[in-house]
Amino acid sequence: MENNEYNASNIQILEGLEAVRKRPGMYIGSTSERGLHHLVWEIVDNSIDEALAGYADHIEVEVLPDDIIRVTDNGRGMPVDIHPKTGRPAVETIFTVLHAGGKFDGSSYKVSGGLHGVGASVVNALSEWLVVTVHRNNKEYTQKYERGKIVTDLTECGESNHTGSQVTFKADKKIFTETTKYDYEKLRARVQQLAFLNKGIRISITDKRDPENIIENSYHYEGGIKEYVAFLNNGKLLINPTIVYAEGSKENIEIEVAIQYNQEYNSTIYSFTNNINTHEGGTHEEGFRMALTRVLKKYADDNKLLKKDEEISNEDVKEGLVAIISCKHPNPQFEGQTKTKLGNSEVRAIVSQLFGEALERYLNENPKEARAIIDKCLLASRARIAARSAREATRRKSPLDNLMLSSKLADCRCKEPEKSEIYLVEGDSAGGSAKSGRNSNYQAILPLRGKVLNVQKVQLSRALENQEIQTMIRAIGTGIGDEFDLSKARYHKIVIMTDADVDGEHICILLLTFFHRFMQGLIEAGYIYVAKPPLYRIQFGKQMDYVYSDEDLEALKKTKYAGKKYDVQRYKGLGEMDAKQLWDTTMDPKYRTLVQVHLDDLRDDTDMVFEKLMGEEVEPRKNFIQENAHFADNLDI
Ligand code: 0RA
Repeated sequence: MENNEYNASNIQILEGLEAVRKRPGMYIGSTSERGLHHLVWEIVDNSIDEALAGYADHIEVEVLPDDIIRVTDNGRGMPVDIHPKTGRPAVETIFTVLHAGGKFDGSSYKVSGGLHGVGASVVNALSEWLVVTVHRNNKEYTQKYERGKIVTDLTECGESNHTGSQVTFKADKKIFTETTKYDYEKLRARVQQLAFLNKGIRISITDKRDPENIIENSYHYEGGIKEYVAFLNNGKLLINPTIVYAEGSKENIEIEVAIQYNQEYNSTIYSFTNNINTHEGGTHEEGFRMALTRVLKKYADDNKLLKKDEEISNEDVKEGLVAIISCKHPNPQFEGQTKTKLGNSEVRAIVSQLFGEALERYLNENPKEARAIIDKCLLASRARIAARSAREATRRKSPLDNLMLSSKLADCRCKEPEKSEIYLVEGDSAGGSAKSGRNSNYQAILPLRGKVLNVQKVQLSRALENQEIQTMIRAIGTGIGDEFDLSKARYHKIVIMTDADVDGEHICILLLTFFHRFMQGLIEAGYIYVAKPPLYRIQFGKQMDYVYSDEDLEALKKTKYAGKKYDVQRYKGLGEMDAKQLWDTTMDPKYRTLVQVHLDDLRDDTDMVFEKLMGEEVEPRKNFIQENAHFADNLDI
C-alpha cells in the first residue's frame, strides 16, 4: 500500500518535470537568453523569501566557470524532514514537485510566487545537473539531480556549525539552444535592484568565470527604495533634498513609496509588486498618482500659493519626478498585455491613504521644500499651456502641404504605409547621397541637420519648437503624446541612419529618446529601426568587401586578403560614401542590416540604457559579401 502510493506520486513527479522539459516556454517564458537568466531569479527568489521571513540576511550569487550558477543563503536551511504528502524529504519535494517551492504555510506573501514564480523544480528540470546543499540541525545534507531526475537520495554528509541553503546548477544546453552564457551586467543590475527593493538584505554577486579577472559586487541598502530614488537622482540637480518616504501595511499588504523631484522635465516612476516590475502600472500606481495630485493641490490651496487662473493637474506633478512604489501582496492579481499590471483594487486606497498622509506630513514639516515642489509644478503647468499652442502648429489640415516645400523631405511615391520607409539621415551630405541612391518608389529621405535637441532635458513646448522635430512629426503623420494615432503612420519602417562614430551614436540616442517619450506607439509597433553602416571597405583589385566591425576586418585580413596588397578605407561618416555605396551597404533591403528597436530595450533603470543599446554587440554584423537581408531581432537587454 505504502509502496504503491510512493510509486504513484513518483510517476506523477516524473511526468510533471517531463512536461516542463517538453514545453519550457510555458514555465519560464522562453528558452532565449532571457529564459536562461530567469532560472537564476527563480532560485534567488526563494532565498529572498527566507530573508523576508526574517531568517536570512545574506544571499550570494556566483557565476562559476562553465556558466554554472550557485546561490547561497544563510537562512534556516531548507527543511529535510519527510513531507507528509510525498513521503519524501521536503527539500527533495521542493526540487521535484511542480509548484512545491514554499507556500507550505501560506501565511504571508512570497516573492517567489510571482510572475513566472514556478519554483525550484522547474529550474531543476531545465538543468543538466543541480546540487542542493542544506546546513541544518548541525548537519550538512546534499542531493543531486540530472535533468530533474534524482541521482542520489538526500544524504547526510557531515557536521555543520551554521544554517543555510545552497543551490548549484548548470543550465541544460539541450533546452537553452540559443545560449547558456550569462550576461554579468544583467545579473548585476537585477541583484542591485533586488537589494534596493528588499532593504536590509545583503545580496552579493561574483563573476568567477575568468579566474584572472574575478568581478564582485555587493549590495546592502538599509534605506531600501529611499536609496533607490537617491541612486536614480544621482548627479541631478534636486528640487527637494529630503526624499519623501512612506511605509506601512494594511490587510497583510505592505507598501513602500519614495519620491524626490529633480530639475529635469521627464519623470521616472517605477512600480513593483512582490519585486516584479509592474511596467503597466496598476492599482498601486493609481493610488500613488491620486494622492500625489490631491495632496500637492491641497497644500498649494491651503497655503495660498496659486495665483488667479493657476492650477495644478495630474501631468504637472510629474515633471522631474523620480518615484518608486513597491507593494508586497499575499495574493497579487496580474493583468494587462504582459501581465505586469497590478489588478487588486484594495491596493489603490491603501497606497493613496498611506502615501497621502506621509506626503502631507512631509510638506508641513518642510515648508521650504514644499514651496519648491509647488513652484516646479506651476512651472510645468505654464509650460503645458504654452505647449498646447505650440502643438497646434504641428497639426495642420494638410500636414504635408508646405512640408515638402519648406523642408528637405524627399518623399517616396508609394502611398501605402506598409510598403513605405523613411530614412532619418544625419547630415546634409549623407542626406544628398541617400536621396540619389535610394529607391524613390518606397524610400523617403529626411536629412537631419545638427544635433537634434536632447528631449529628455528639454520641456515639451521647447522640443516642439525645434524645426527638425516638427518636420519629423509631420512627415511621420501619427501626431504625438495624447494625440498619437498609430493608424496615421505614413511609413511602417522608420530607419535612423547615422555615422558609425560617437556623434552619430549620440544623435541616434537622441532620436530614440524622442520616440520613446513622444511616439512610444511606434516602438511598440516595431516601426523603429537603426541602420548599421559599414566601418571599412577593404579592396584588392576587383575583390572588395564592406566590413561592419573591427573583428571582421582583422579576420578578413588574415583570410581572404592574406598576403595581398589590399587597401582599407575607413568610413568616418556616411558622407564619405557615394550614392551607390550607400545604397549597396545600408539601404538595399537585400544587404542592409537593420536593428529593430524594442520597448524592452528602452525601459531599463537608467538614462544609460540608450548608451547600452547602442553599445550592444549587434547580432553578427553581416559582411556585405554575405547574402540575405538581415534584421537583427531582439536586443533584449
Ligand atoms: C524552513 C521552512 C521552510 C522553508 C525554508 C526553511 C527555507 C526555504 C528556502 C529556499 C531557499 N532558501 C531557503 N531557506 C529556507 C518552509 C517555509 C514555508 O512553509 O513557507
